Amino acid sequence: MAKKENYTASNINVLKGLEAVRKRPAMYIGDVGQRGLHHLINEVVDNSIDEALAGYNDKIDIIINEDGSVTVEDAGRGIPVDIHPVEKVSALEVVMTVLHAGGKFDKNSYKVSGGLHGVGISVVNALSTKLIAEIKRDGKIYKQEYEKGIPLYPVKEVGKVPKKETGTKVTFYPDPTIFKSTKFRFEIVTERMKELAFLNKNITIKVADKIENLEETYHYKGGIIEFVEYLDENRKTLHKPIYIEGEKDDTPVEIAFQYSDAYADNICTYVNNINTKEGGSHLVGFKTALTRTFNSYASKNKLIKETKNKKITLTGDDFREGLTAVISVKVMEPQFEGQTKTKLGNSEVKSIVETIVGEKLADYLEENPSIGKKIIEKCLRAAEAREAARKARDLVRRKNVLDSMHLPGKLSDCSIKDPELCEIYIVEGDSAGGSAKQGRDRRFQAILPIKGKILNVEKAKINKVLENTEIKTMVTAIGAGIGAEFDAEKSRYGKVIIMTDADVDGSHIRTLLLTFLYRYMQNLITTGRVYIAQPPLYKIKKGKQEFYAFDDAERDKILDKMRSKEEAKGKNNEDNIPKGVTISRYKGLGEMNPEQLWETTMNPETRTVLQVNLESAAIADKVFETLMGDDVTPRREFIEKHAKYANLDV
Ligand code: 0RA
Repeated sequence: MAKKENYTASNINVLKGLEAVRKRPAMYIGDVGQRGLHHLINEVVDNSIDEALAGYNDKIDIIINEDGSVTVEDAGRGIPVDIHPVEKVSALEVVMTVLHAGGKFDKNSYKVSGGLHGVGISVVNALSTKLIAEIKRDGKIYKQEYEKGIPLYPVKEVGKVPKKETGTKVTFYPDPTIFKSTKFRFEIVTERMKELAFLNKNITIKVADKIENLEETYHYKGGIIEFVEYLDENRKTLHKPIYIEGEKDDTPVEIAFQYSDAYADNICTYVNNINTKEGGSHLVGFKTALTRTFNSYASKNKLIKETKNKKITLTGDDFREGLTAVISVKVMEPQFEGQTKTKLGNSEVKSIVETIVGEKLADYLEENPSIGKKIIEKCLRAAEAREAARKARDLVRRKNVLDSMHLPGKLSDCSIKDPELCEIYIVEGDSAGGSAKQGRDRRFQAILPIKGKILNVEKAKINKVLENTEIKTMVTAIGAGIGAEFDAEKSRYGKVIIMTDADVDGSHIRTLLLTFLYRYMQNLITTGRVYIAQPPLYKIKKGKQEFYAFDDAERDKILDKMRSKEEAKGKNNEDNIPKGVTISRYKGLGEMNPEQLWETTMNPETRTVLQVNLESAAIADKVFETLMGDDVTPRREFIEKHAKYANLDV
């Protein structure tokens, strides 16, 4: 009887705790929307992951049941069911009903749960209309059920199992009076489960949605190596991921990284499976070791060529260009800091990671000299680009030659001064420039003719770029600076339209111009101010009617239409080309008279201009590779895929 009294007594505190959770759920799970709802699953799964970290669990099943409930089942030790010495009720009941009780049981372990948002499984219980816990432990199956967190009966034995079969099964029904919606989404659940499977290579996680009939199983033998490969899936990589593993002072460290031809870096860091988005000491340790180890490897193997007047030094930024990395450390008592509490504060972790990476990476490079060389070469290119950018900046600062005080003589400017209304056509060749100048609407259209093939800035040194007449002309006309000093908001024109011939030479010139704009006026592109004019390739004439076609396919479509019209009129047409039709192919913009050029390519009412939009700097390289190529087909495919055709002006 004493037992029962205690049970009731402890219940009063428990009730207070559960009530607090139900009163202010957002305080415990962030929000009561979709995120908060899915957080319930993560909360339970985190406990199963802890069992895996402790070495007792290799399997988690998550099922979205037909009745809308969720079941999480693992093969861990099973939540203890013996009577808790303080609370005088079963440990299971304590874990399920007392806030933050989960971690009280075993101290010396790495934990996901309780780490960050870890509020304990009792919060899931409090926010569920019903929860069923079934435990396999010591050859028996135990069960307890709850409503809004309150036990319906003390833990009871409901069956037997082989002794070595252990685990925890939790089924819960989220409370619809608390959550905006209680519908779980498969994609949201799988995102975190996939990440967890990458981070824990021995685990198998299955997610099944019995409502939508969806199922996925995640198991990655390669762990974070496969994670890195997955992140770099669409990138051109330099080598297979480099894997580093070690442990110091009870702190296991696991890192996989790989270089690709991308510009940005992508370093994902985790502490006890928690994504530390703000980084912290583990990240600092990794960066320090990476820079130091690669630098000493490079100088030891004389991979940095020294020329007479310049010595390249590689900085941390150079070693991170195109780097994709996953860093996963396990820390006994992690301290989370920062704005969103996702920054690892434990200072000792810095030197642990630094030491492990320093040693293991040096070993790796000794054993894989060809990969080492490749990486150093890549970093040298990054350093050169950085140095060139700095010089360009200095030069522009020193000589103020590129100001727009003295507009180039070749520029036929427009009369309206509001930049947003104005556009500049950069036109290839003087004769096309002449037609454009005559055909334009001079109120808002400016024309800048440039001579032939401009300098390829990819291959030219920065000082040559700034000395180049055509480039200087463009910089002055646009009037917004160059390089790091460039400010798209200062552009004298809202649209910069590149107009070149519709042939191979023309596309080459266009690419050179785009490359220049990308490297030295990048914001002009990212703010959507750069366009490509689309002059027609063919003129199809029938009597007084004129049609323009922008490519072969369009030409054939027009001819097909003409043919079927004739057939409809009863004329049997065996010819390829319908009678009385002439097709002329424009060899260049210069062949078009001003009126034609206006109508087909420049009149905002009738033209099609292509907006150049680079989604990210990372894909930009690929863009230029494609556009630089001589092959027309991938170029067209690329344009169709990436650029949006639009009558942007109408
Ligand atoms: C408390 C103590 C121990 C394990 C657990 C809780 C535990 C909780 C959950 C929640 C879902 N699955 C779980 N698996 C285990 C340690 C048990 C021991 O020492 O035997």
